[in-house]
Amino acid sequence: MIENESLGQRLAAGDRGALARLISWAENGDPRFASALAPVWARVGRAWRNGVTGPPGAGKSTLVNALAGALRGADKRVGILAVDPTSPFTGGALLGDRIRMEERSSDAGVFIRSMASRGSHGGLSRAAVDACDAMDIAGIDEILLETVGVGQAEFDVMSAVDTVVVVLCPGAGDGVQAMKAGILEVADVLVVNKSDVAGADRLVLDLEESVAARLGRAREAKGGWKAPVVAASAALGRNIDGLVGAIAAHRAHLERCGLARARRERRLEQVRRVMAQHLDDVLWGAGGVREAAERDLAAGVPPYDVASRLAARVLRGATESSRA
Ligand SMILES: Nc1nc2c(ncn2[C@@H]2O[C@H](COP(=O)(O)OP(=O)(O)OP(=O)(O)O)[C@@H](O)[C@H]2O)c(=O)[nH]1
Ligand SMILES: [Mg+2]
Repeated sequence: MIENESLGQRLAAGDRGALARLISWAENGDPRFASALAPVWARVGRAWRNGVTGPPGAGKSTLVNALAGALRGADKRVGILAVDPTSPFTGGALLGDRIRMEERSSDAGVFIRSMASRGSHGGLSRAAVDACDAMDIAGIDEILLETVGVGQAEFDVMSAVDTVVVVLCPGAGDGVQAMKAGILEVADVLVVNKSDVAGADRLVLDLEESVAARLGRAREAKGGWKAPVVAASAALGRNIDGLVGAIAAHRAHLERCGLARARRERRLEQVRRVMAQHLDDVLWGAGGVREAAERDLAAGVPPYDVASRLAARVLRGATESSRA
């Protein structure tokens, strides 16, 4: 415990080793994570959390790399977290990318880490939120969280950041059409990457039309914010400033209205998730629950009845023992 406290202090002082260890604990769902952060929790909330998501190969890592460069130029401390990367974080095949990334990783103002999600329910977003909290407390100004794909788990992660950047690129075709509704739902900023490739202009127009078409609903959900569509080329470093500007505009919008509330809601959601996990442990950790359930099921009791009976029994026991 004492050791954990000093780890928290080291984290708050910006110690990269402490940060790396804490992110490993977050990744593994290690209970020491919570006790290490508790003494320095008051420091959380200063980092801006950017999520970068989109289909495989859209250029997310290349873009994150370019964004990190621009943010470093503005003297921001940057934390990059790639969740479940499908390809090495170097941005794939381009040697130039790899060299740039390595330059960046020797820069003390950039912390880079990839993280594998646990298979368990809610594991991906829990671990990602914890890692962001650790980076935040370590004094990182801008977090860039990359997730690949556009499924439910990625959307859950994206619901835990301040600004969601969705990266698309020309040529993804039908795939993009199929998931467009979901994309427009979560995106605060849309990037059409690979603007050097044919079809980019058309994709920009298409997305702009779609944003406009469903503006009523989306606007209400996002407090009047209209997601801009930014054409950029991460590989060529084109219009990265435009993207930085779009993110800054979204941040200014949130800071004017809704940021505190959105963050409060997210913390509540986190508490709820952790409580549900605790309850699950209590219910299934209670002696004999599994056996009793098996017995009842074998006796032909319908599953819903088995569940409510056993839950009532375990929770009654838990309240009684907490009173004693
Ligand atoms: N032409 C062009 N190619 C690009 C651009 N940005 C990235 N790429 C290339 O697209 C490929 C995928 O880039 P990544 O950055 O790895 O894409 P990603 O979305 O992170 O990929 P995953 O993490 O595997 O989903 C690489 O070969 C990049 O060099 C761009 O602006 N223009
Ligand atoms: Mg990537």
